[in-house]
Amino acid sequence: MIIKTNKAIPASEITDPLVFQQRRKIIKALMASALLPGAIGSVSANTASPLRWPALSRSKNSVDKALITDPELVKNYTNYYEFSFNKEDSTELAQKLPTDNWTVEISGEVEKPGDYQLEDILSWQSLQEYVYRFRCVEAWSMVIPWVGFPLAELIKRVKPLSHAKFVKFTSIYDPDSMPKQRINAMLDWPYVEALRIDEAVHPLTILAVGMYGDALPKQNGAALRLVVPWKYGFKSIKAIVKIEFLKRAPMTTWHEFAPSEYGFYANVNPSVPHPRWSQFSERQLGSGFFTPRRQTELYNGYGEQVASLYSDMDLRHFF
Ligand SMILES: Nc1nc2c(c(=O)[nH]1)N[C@H]1C(S)=C(S)[C@@H](COP(=O)(O)O)O[C@H]1N2
Ligand SMILES: [Mo]
Repeated sequence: MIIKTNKAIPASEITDPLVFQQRRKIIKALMASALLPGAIGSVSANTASPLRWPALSRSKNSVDKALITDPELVKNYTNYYEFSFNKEDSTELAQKLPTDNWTVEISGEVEKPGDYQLEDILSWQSLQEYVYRFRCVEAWSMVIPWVGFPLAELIKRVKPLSHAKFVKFTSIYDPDSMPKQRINAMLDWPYVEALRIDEAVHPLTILAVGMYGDALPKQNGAALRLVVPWKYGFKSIKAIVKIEFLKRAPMTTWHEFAPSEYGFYANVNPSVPHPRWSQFSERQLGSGFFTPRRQTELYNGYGEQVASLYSDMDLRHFF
């Protein structure tokens, strides 16, 4: 694989035909909802890139923009086991996933259950850019400028009942487009993940609909994915079609597959090794051959914001 670091290209200049259709649809939804009154002007004013995302403000929790990983790497090196067990093939395979008219079912211990159109969910939100570190349990990392909104905003809107203690997320089940869902080897489908409710409403936790100023590529989890930057990447579930509010912790995909290797919490922690490898350091995607590995930080560097969620817990036991 060719690794290049190209920090000179602004996200707004990158046009990927694969995301063209979806991006146009999201912009249409945003304009229809009158959320971004400047959108029409800024879209038509730039003929060179007429469909780029309207200017977004950046979340104050963002890390330095100069650290952002080359988008070509992020789009072509993905973990998406419904499509492939390697990191290159989903780029193409995932394009078969239908992501139009995306609906999210909200259910369980909640005042306002129902099937919600993604367009409607977006019309309640103002989107922002969140430049977050992203650390996979396999000890590689990236820095990604997501476009999204706090999960807390959606949760407030649908009003969980007071005894809802966990939020469960389910990915799409679509064996017609997802070849690995047709074979029952290894993982149980659909992919599921969950958070404790206080983790879910934490301001760092977002739902993403885009990255690099564009719509989310299908291989990166379109139409809607979770991003929890202080946890290992497998918690950041892609292609969410269902969000459930529960009294008890549900079983989750990787935890069920190998409970001794993948915990429910999956908080990034350099001093709790994976049984088969160290988590002490990480390979930064896009860094040069001679660049040293980055020393992994507790909670992926977000400890100041999230450590209080776990103050009474033994992190070795609840890994
Ligand atoms: N539905 C689904 N969500 C998923 C995965 C997956 O295979 N299926 N892989 C997870 C893992 S292991 C990681 S590291 C991240 C990778 O996100 P990326 O491919 O956009 O970098 O997505 C997570 N979410
Ligand atoms: Mo991962």
